[in-house]
Amino acid sequence: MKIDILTIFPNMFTNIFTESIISSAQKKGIVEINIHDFRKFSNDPHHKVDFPPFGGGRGMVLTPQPIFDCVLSLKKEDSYVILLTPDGIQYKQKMAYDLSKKKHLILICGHYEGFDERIRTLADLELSIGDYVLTGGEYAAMVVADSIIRLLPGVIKEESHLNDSFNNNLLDYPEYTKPRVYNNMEVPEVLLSGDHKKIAEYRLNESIKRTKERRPDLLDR
Ligand code: 6GU
Repeated sequence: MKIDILTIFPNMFTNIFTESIISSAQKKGIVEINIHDFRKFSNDPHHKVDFPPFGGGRGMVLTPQPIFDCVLSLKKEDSYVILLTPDGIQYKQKMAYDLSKKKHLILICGHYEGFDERIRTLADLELSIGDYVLTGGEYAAMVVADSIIRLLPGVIKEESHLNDSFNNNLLDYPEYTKPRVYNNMEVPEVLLSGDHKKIAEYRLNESIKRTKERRPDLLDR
């Protein structure tokens, strides 16, 4: 997979994809991530990317030209363009699975108070990562990219994400490791029994119990 990220703050991404799992996914050639400073595409003599809104009001609005030219320089037949914006549809694990099947993603980070409405026409999908406001789409792009890359074959063991929270609309079951007793807290007996059927039953029950307690909305779906 190839992921192109459009931003006016490329430095925000300097270290984010160079650690741990995402770094090794790139080294293995499973994903190629490119950060593009769309300011470089600005035709303005001062490389401006934003102007005050028509009709007045506070703040600055991203202008279409640099983003259009940057996207069009990258876009191919199999590209899928995503705009990160708080008024997009809310991102969910199911979408991470669907997007992990794409060959080429182009992520556009919105910024400042807003962007020119015509920029939306570039997007195949507009995504928000939740009901809170971030200073920019960069954080959302990082979240979306990370959640997709970890699902690509060969990045982590497949068993590891079959049991992820939110699969089958269930939260993850509780896990324990050594030692068997820590500060008087004991590991549940069944996990030490070696009975795989019982362990699977216990885990499913715990998943359901935890989901009922913490996220009953997931069970309603
Ligand atoms: Cl995609 N952008 C911004 N600025 N804020 C957000 C968001 C995106 N998703 C949730 N909050």
